[in-house]
Amino acid sequence: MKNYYQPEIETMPHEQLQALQSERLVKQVQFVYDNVEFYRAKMDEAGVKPQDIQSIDDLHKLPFITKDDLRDQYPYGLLGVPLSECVRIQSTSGTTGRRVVAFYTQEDIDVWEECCARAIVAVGGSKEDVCHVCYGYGLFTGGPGLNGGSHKVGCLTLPMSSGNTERQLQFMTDLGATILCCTPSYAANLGEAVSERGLKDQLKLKAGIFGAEPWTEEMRHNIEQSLGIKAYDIYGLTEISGPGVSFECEEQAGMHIQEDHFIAEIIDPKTGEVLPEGEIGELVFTCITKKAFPLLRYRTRDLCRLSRKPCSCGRTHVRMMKPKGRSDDMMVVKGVNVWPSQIEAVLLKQGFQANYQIVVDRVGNNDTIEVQVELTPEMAQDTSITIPQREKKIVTGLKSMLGIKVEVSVVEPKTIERSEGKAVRVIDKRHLYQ
Ligand code: DLL
Repeated sequence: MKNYYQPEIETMPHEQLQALQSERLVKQVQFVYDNVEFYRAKMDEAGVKPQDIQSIDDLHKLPFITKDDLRDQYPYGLLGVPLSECVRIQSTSGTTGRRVVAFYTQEDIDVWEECCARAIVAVGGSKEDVCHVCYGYGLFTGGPGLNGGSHKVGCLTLPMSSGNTERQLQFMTDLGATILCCTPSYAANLGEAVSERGLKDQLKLKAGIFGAEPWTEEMRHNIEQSLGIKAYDIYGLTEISGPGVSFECEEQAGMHIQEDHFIAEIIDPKTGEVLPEGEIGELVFTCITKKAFPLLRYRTRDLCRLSRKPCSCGRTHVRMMKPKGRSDDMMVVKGVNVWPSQIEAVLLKQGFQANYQIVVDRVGNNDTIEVQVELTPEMAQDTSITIPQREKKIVTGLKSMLGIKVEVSVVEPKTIERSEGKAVRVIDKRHLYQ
C-alpha cells in the first residue's frame, strides 16, 4: 500500500527538500521583517537582519517566540497581511489564560487542508471513503481541519462534530463510515459503546485518525480491538495551523512532519540549545509558507524526539515520535516528575481502560496523589480477584514506574465522566491555594 496525496512533495529527496526549506525560509524571514513590527523589533533586539538568514543552517540565529508573546500580541499584533486578506480565525480553548487567536488567508487554509488531506490519504483514504469527523467544529481546529482535508480527498464527509454518542453510532452504521476522526479518548468511548451494543459487525470502519491529546500505545491497541480498525496518530496545534502538522503513515511509527511547510527543531527547554537528532526535548516550529499568522521558532512546549531514519512508506519527511506530553503537563508531586501518560500506561497494562482520573492535592505541607480508575465490565463480573487486590497491584505498578506511593481507588464502571473532546485527566487542587 503506497498512498500519497502529493507524491512529489511527500517523497522528495532529502537534499531537495532542504533546499526548498532554505529558499522558503529566506523569503519568509524577509516577509515577516517587512510586515510585522513585532518581528522587526525582536530581530533588531537580537542583532539579526534578514540578510543573516541565507539557509536553514542559519535558523538558530533567530530568536524564539513563546505563547506569552502570542498573548501579548493579541489580537492583531502578529498579522503578516492586512486584516482584509484574512478569511478565518480559529482559536485555542484558552483554559490556561488568554485565548490564542490564529488568522488565516485563503491560501493558508488551502495549505492546512492539503496537510490534512495528506494524512487522510496516508491511512488509505480516497474518494470511495466515508469520512466521519467527530472532532469539535467551531473555534477548535480539529473539525474544520479534517473536514477540509476530507473534501480535498473527495471523501463523502460527515461533519458530525462532537457529542451525542447515539447519533454518532447511528450515522456511522447507517452511512457506512470507513474513516473515523476524533480524539483518542472519544474513540475509546465510542469503542466502549460499540461493544456494549454489539455493533462491531455492523461497522465498515477501517481506519481512525486520532490526535489533539497524548495517548499511549496501550490505548491504540484497545481502540483498534474495540472498533476493528487501524488507529493512526495526527498532531498539530492552533498556533501553527491545526491538525496535520504531522501525521502517521501505514507504518504507525512516528508522525511525518510536513517539512515543506514547517521546519522542526528540538531544543533543551532550559537552555534553548538545539539538541542533536534523537534526543528528547521541546519541539519548536518555524512556518515557512504561512502568511496571516506567521510564526518563527515557536516553542510548542511539547516534548518529543525526531527521527530521520528512512521510513518504508517512502516518505522522506522527518518523523516525530509520540509527544510525551507538554512540559506544562508534567506535575511535580512529592518532588518527583509525574506524567499522566506514565500512569495511563500502568493502568492499561493491567487490563483497565482509559477511564481514569488523577487528583493531586496538598495536605499541610505534603502533596497527595490519588488515581481513580474504573473497573471494566468484565472485571466487575470476575469474582476471583477483589477490589483491594486490584488496588494493591496498581499501587505496586505505579510505585515502580514513578518511585512514589500513589493512593488508588478502583471504582464501579461508568462512574468517571466521559469526554467528547480532549479528556481532562488531572485535577490539581494545589492551584487553588496559590
Ligand atoms: O489539538 C489540533 C489538533 C486537532 C490536532 C485534531 C490533532 C487532531 P490545540 O487545541 O491548539 O490544537 O492543541 C494543541 O495539543 O500542542 C499538543 O500538546 C496536543 N496535541 C495535539 N495533537 C497531539 C497528539 C489541536 N497527536 C496541543 N499527541 C499540542 C499528543 C497532541 N499531543
